[in-house]
This record gives sequence, structure tokens and C-alpha cells, in this order.
Amino acid sequence: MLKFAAALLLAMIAPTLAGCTAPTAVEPTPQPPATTTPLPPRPSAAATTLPVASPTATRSADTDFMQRPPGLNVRVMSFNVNWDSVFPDDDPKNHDLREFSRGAAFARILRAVRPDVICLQEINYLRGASELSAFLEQAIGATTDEHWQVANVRDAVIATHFGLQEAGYQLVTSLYPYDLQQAAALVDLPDPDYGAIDLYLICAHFKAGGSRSDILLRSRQADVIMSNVRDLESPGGELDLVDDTPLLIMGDFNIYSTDPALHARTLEYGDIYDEATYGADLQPDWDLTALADAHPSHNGLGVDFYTWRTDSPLFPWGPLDRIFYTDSVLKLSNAFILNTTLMSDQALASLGLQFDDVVLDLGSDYYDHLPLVADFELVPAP
Ligand SMILES: [Ca+2]
Ligand SMILES: [Ca+2]
Ligand SMILES: [Ca+2]
Ligand SMILES: [Ca+2]
Repeated sequence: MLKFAAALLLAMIAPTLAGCTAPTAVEPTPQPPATTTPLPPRPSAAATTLPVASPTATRSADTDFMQRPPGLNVRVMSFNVNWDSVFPDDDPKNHDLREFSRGAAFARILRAVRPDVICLQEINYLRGASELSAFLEQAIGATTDEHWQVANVRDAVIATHFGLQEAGYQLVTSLYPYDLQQAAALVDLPDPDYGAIDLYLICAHFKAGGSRSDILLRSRQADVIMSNVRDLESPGGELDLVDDTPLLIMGDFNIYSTDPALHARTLEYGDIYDEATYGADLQPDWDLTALADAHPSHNGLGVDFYTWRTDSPLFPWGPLDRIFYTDSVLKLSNAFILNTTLMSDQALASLGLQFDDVVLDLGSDYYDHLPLVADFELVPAP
């Protein structure tokens, strides 16, 4: 019934989608359609204390949102960097779609945030885990005894300075097309600090675009993840997690306001869209409830919640990126979307950041995706 209703809804909105300025189908970041509209003159970052295109917002001196909460936490960060923008211009493995260069800003962000676990998207699949590891260690300024491990699938990259186990934890997608694969691994938290508990992570990048086939592919991508979660959380099959292992599903899901975004419902509530192929609905949390959405806001201020933005042409900004988690065994102690344009010069300086570090192209107000950060406290299962 839900399937029928969804199909009907899709059929009803299809003309709207076709007619609106939905992101073009260029895989996989929504790219702003070409425009000939002249842009109004903009103040330069150096000449103003106001954030670009947000004249009513004030820049805050607060840096508390960046502080790690007390106690034993794990800090995760998700960031769609836009194709290979973080690598040097002359890197032979740069993707054909690479248009921007922001390696220095990326390094400043990593050094300010200091995540334990990173989920990146739009990294050329040609890059190997060991070279990504070396690149990230240099970018983050790792100490000599700090080794970053990487598990990458398609353009999605999981990296951590903890242990990382990929074998036995990769999503089972062998019967499915390439687009349905996502990075997945078990983060081996150090036992002396965290006890026997480890952390399971799926780092995903969903199809962009507003066409009917894009929308349906996003549903399939969510169904595949959820069918794997069912296997991970139940005995038998091909994947097994220790009961009550904290689980995160994070990344760029291209959750727009211009389509029903049923895939978001699938990821949070376990409502499988194609049950004939991917099995019955499930309750994806260990206590047989839904997952929770970390719902971060810009610099923790509780005002702005979009994770993707472009102003030219205007396409609805929105939380395209998410961090879903098993709130039965994880307590969200802090969450924010880093927006350097809302920080005062003093706050930026104290964190080693610059005004436009999170903006992909300040000249055209093309922010693209912003980094999402969440701190989780591990809660013993009841
Ligand atoms: Ca461990
Ligand atoms: Ca299983
Ligand atoms: Ca269903
Ligand atoms: Ca729950």
C-alpha cells in the first residue's frame, strides 16, 4: 500500500520535479544549474565582518561548540568535500569532475575539529587506503605514534586513528549494482578505555539529482543498507555484530525537500521500500526502536540546519547530509555543523580557522556541503 502510494506520489510530482531547478543528474553532488543571471556585487571576506549572503546573522565569538564534552566520547565527522578538492592540484589521481582546490582549508578544519572517525565523500575511488591514510595523517598533523586507517568503497572513505576492521563487515551488495555499495567497517575502540565495545559505521553517498530514476535509486540505496543492518543485528546470514554494538549510518544522502525523500524514512525507521527484494521492515535499533538523527545545527546555535547550500542559482538549502545512530547505546553529547562564516575573527584565530574555510567558492556563494560533527558517549546497554 505504501509502495502504491509512493508511486502515485512520485507520478504526481514528476512534472514538478522536471520543471524545477532540481540539481542536475551529474553524479553525485547536486551541481547548480548553469545560470546567466548576473550576481550582485559581494563584499569581500576581508572587507566585512558580516557573513556573506546572511546580512542578518552576527558572527559569534563562541567556540564552546567545538569543545569535546567531558568523559569518554567518540567524535565523528562527515564531510562531502566536492570531488577531490582536498588534494593537490597536480595529483594524478584527481577525479575528472574536480573543479576546486581547498587542501589548506581542509587541513585547518581537520586540525580544529580533531575527529576520531571521519566519513568523507567524493574521493576518487582510484585512491588506495594506504595513500589516503598517509594523506590524512599529514593533513591532520598526526603524531608519529598516531596511525590513521582507511576503508574506502566507491567515493566514500572511512578513516580513524583507532583500529579499523573491514573484512567481515562490508555491506553485502554483490548482487547489486555498483551504485549500491557504501563504505562500512568496524571501528575497534581501544579496550583499555572503552572496554569490549566497538563502533560500527556505514559511510554512504547516495545518488544526487531530482529525476524519477535518481529518487528510486536513493530508495534502493537505503533499502540495501537496511537489509544489511537486519543481517548485522540478527544471527545467521553473512554479517553479525556483537549485540548492542553502537551503529552509525552517516554521509551525504541527498535528502532534498523537492521529493518525498522516502529513503530518509527507510534509514531512520527501517521502512523498506521494496520489501519483495530487500525483505520486511525492521526496527533498526537494538531496543527495537527507530534510529535517531543527530540533527546538528550550525555551530550548535540551533538556528540553521542546512548542510548544503548554493545561492546562485538558488536551490532549497537543506540537511542533505545526516548522522543516524542507535540511541539505545549512544548518547549524543554534542553536535554541530561547522560554519566558519558565523564565527568572529577572534574565534576563528583561536581555532586556527579562516572565514571561508567551509565555503567551496565564496565568489559565487557556493558553499556546497558543510562538515557535520557529533560527539557520542557510549552508554551501556540496559
Ligand atoms: Ca575494541
Ligand atoms: Ca547476521
Ligand atoms: Ca516498508
Ligand atoms: Ca532508537
